[in-house]
Amino acid sequence: MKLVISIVNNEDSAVVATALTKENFTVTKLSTTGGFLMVGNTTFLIGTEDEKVQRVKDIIQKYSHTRKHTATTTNSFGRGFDEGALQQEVTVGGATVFVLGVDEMEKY
Ligand code: 2BA
Repeated sequence: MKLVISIVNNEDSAVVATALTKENFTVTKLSTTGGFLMVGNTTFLIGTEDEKVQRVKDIIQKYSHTRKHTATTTNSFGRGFDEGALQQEVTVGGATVFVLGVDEMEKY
């Protein structure tokens, strides 16, 4: 068994969750914040059998889109108010996916 942890843009999270649950995956959706941009994103926890991990990744990839984001970043902290110091454009996503081995899963 595996635990898929995936960080997805908030704007894609509803469609990703819908697509996963439609295919009978069980999903936990967490409201999270990226440490660099300090803006909200969504982290999914999906426990599933090893042979279904590829399908989970395919669904996440299909519905997660890349976006440009201009924001104040933690990189700018301590740099004062020089022109350009507070804003930075970065490409965010589609999704970041981690796959972890699971020793045990129990439901009581
Ligand atoms: P953030 O940490 O807010 O990062 C947003 C985007 O800013 C990243 O997009 C990347 O393009 C850029 N970025 C992040 N850290 C940077 C740095 N130290 N220097 C320069 N640019 C940087 P993504 O890579 O698509 O990541 C989107 C979100 O996924 C991240 O939001 C974070 O919440 C999560 N994430 C990505 N990689 C991760 C990792 N290795 N571990 C934990 N969370 C991760």
